[in-house]
Amino acid sequence: MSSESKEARPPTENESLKGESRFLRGKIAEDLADTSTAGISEDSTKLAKFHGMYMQDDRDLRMALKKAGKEKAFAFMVRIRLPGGRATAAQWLVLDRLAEELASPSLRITTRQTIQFHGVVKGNVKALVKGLRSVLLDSISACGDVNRNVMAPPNPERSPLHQMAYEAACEWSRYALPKTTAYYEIYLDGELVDGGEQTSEPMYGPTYLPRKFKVGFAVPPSNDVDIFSHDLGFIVIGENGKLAGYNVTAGGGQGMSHGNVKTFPRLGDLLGFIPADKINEVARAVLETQRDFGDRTDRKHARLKYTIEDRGVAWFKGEVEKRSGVAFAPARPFEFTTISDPVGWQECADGTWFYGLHVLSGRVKDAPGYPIKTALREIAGIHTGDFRLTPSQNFTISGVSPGQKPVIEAILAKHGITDGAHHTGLRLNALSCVALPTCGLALAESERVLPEILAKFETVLEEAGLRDDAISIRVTGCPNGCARPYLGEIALIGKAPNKYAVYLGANHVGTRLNRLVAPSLPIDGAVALLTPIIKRYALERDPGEGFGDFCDRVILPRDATLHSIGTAA
Ligand code: SRM
Ligand code: SF4
Repeated sequence: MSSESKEARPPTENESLKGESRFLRGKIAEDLADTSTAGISEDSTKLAKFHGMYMQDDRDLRMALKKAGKEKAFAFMVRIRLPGGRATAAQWLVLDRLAEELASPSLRITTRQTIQFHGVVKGNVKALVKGLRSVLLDSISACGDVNRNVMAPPNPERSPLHQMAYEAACEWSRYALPKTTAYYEIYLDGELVDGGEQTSEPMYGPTYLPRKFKVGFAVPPSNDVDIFSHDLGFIVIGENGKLAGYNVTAGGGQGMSHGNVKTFPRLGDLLGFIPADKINEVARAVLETQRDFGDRTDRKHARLKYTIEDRGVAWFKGEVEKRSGVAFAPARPFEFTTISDPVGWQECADGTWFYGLHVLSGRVKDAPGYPIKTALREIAGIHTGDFRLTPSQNFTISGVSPGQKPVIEAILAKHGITDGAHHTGLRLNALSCVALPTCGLALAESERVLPEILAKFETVLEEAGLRDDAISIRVTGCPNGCARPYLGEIALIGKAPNKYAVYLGANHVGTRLNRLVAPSLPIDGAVALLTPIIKRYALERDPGEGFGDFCDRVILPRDATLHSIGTAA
């Protein structure tokens, strides 16, 4: 799209709403106080996102309520800000209690290393925020057109470099917080507000960003944060165990719309290397370039990836250098070898241990015979280290002393909780987004159907002798890409009830996007399509070749009409 055509169109309604909102206040406070409805207005819904809240309704109940002439079953999703996915045991206990008392009882680990509460009714929103505040947590900027939860590798003790990446992530997260005090006024009855309403937003400006802005830090050889999916990424470059600086990536993103070729997933470009002390300058320059040049006339074209795609990487790099005063040096060599989370006990460089716990779809709940939430609550009661949430929706009990290790082991054993190491490689590398019943954008089931999808594929994999092969599968209820599906070796992307677009051919380390092979198949159709491919992979793969690489090499030749593979099945 040319900049001329963009300038010819007016800014979207969201832009005037932001600009007139008095720095994200709008009428949220009045709407929350209105007891005549369980919901809030459309404008307040849009603004509340900046405070980490989404008004949703239970889609399972929609039809029945409509028939009965009743209001939708409104409730809020509240997403907390947790850079690097790290929470103390005391914080976990409060999250657990708030879910029990003020929301749906389960806690949902997200693909950006934080926690979402669902089912928070309007009257409980402020109490929930106050509860978070009591342990120094908040939901500021967890959603909205701002810098989102910053990701960092979840296992800092593995090396000093991990700790540095975590600290840099926290520092940028703090630096990029909006200056408005709206959150404190609306949800905390003015707490901490000194001198009245904040009337400027030096970095963001009054209309904030054109769209969400996501930042992550990766420590090779693990690409657990999927660094090329972020608007802005920092890859730690260590030399002789010391931090030399960062390679910077920009312009990654996953979301697209089915059938709209102007929207697409994109890998971030590698801009070059910067010294370690220049992160905030460079990140601010990237953010402000996007603030000034991002497309505010079309929200489907407003992410940084489109700004870079339209204007070119060279232009973008020059703009960032000019604004930051930092010149990019050539990118330094690095290699990613995995995206997977470790499971079970792992010894750290500092003599402590961490325990990687597989959590299917990140759903922390007490299931019959598997009371994971109760077990974690008990562990939090005695744990002196902390907890880490991973970008693959898993849970890590970190900083465990050798003395406490058997105590934690005993609690896990008492509740029958296992690390998941016995699971298939596919299950251990499966991600799914929330989708139904809470997500208003879901076109198909995702989290709720993942167990069925896994069970079907596992049968095929077992028969092919591939039980333990680490193959990544990512399922979403729509093409927005919340489980980063376009980086899955296998991806099922919801199109309609029990209809999924099937993608294959990403590699296992998150550096190559997959490709569409079948535009719309039911789950059984996807399994039927993949069964012969999986069997061929077992027989014909090169030594050490991953499933995605095999599909890319053998099944998806560059010049093939990709859809024909799906149509033929
Ligand atoms: Fe997402 C919108 C859930 C990570 C791309 N995402 C939504 C909403 C809020 C639906 C809505 O707008 O009404 C979903 C709420 C569902 C619910 O009921 O809870 C939702 N997204 C999630 C989470 C919870 C998925 C999960 O199962 O873990 C993840 C929360 C992350 C966090 O803690 O901040 C989540 N979303 C992602 C990711 C992955 C990532 O960031 O690493 C992506 C793809 C990366 C990217 O942004 O390009 C992603 N979500 C989207 C999009 C498409 C954005 C785009 O510009 O293309 C939407 C729709 C939108 O913004 O209009 C969306
Ligand atoms: Fe909802 Fe789509 Fe995101 Fe899944 S991918 S949570 S269905 S917006």
